Amino acid sequence: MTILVTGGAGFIGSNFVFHMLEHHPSDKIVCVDKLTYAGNLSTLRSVMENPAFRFVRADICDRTAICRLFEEEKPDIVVNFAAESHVDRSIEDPGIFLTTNILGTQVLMDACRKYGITRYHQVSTDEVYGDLPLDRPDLFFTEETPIHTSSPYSSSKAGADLLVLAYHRTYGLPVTISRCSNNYGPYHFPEKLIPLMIINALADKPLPVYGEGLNVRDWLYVEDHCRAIDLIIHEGRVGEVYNVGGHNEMRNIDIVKLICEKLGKPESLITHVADRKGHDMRYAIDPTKIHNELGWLPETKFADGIQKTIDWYLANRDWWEEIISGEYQSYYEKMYGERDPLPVG
Ligand code: NAD
Ligand code: TDX
Repeated sequence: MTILVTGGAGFIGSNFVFHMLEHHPSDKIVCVDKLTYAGNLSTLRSVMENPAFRFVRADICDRTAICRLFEEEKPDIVVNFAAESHVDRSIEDPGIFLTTNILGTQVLMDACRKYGITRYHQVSTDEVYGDLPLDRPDLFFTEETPIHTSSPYSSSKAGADLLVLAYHRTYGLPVTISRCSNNYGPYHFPEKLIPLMIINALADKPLPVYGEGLNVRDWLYVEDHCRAIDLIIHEGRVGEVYNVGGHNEMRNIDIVKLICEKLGKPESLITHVADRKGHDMRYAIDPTKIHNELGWLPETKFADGIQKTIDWYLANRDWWEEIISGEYQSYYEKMYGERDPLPVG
């Protein structure tokens, strides 16, 4: 079987490539990635020489390149990770989010229709459901929760989801969608909360917590997400959406304090800064459907996963030092340089 993985030079896509090569050694994995600021070929170094793996640099919006690739590889399954993924960047500049996340999805599905596939899988997010109030811990996102987005990023992901379901209903394309909560683990791009705090703390730099830091995210170790997608593409029901999450809700401020503690750094590094516009308060996934239908459960407890993640960033300085030495510097200056510190208390 040939599996086309888009966005495989990014955080979750690369972890999925490693997962598939390890667990399905007779399959061929073809990775297509544009190598935007978030894609790193160095991430895939260990598999580049693997005969079961091929890397192709292309934009999923480039219809000609994508059709050529389908003609060459005739993939059986397509798993679409490729996306602009950072909420803060979408607030600054929404356009590329609509292009890549929606139109790129359309191009991939058109190629699937033209050349024929057994499954198109869309990697979506819990952010399509909007947020939950902090004072209702009894509420969770189920697959029936209405789409209700907050940011240009989540709107673009929701738009793509609707298009995927429309291609199923209208053209009978065999699709599945997974909506996962916040992932963490190796190769997480330094702009995101957990790696940013680890990297800043190691350099004794301020730890910029948006607002009071009371926002809650439901954290899942990336390998657990990869296992869920593996199960869905092989055993999931066509036309269905599966929520993926591990009932591991944490407040941002508690995550940052935990990182300080683990690295032996003082909490005085924590700096409360101006809040994200439209900041979602709480995400919390109800994973009952994927558990009941496919037997999926998260395997990595947060205490172990965060330790493994910190250890990985300590052991792989080369990977992130190269990233933060480049254009990331001007991104950081733009996003955080003008963000006013908030009074503590
Ligand atoms: P990421 O930003 O780390 O990686 C995205 C990858 O896509 C990069 O390698 C980038 O080069 C590539 N890419 C971007 N635009 C492209 C284009 N036009 N053509 C080809 N490749 C392109 O993102 P991530 O965190 O790994 O997220 C992967 C997917 O999972 C996204 O679809 C995201 O919405 C979804 N998701 C992420 C999380 C999370 O916590 N990170 C949670 C749920 C869902
Ligand atoms: O510097 C920061 N300070 C801060 O307080 C950053 C980068 C983030 N935060 C807060 C904002 C969020 O409440 O931390 C929380 C997590 O932020 P991100 O890491 O940017 O993730 P989030 O916005 O929750 O979105 C993530 O999960 C869902 C991924 O980036 C998305 O791609 C995914 O769909």
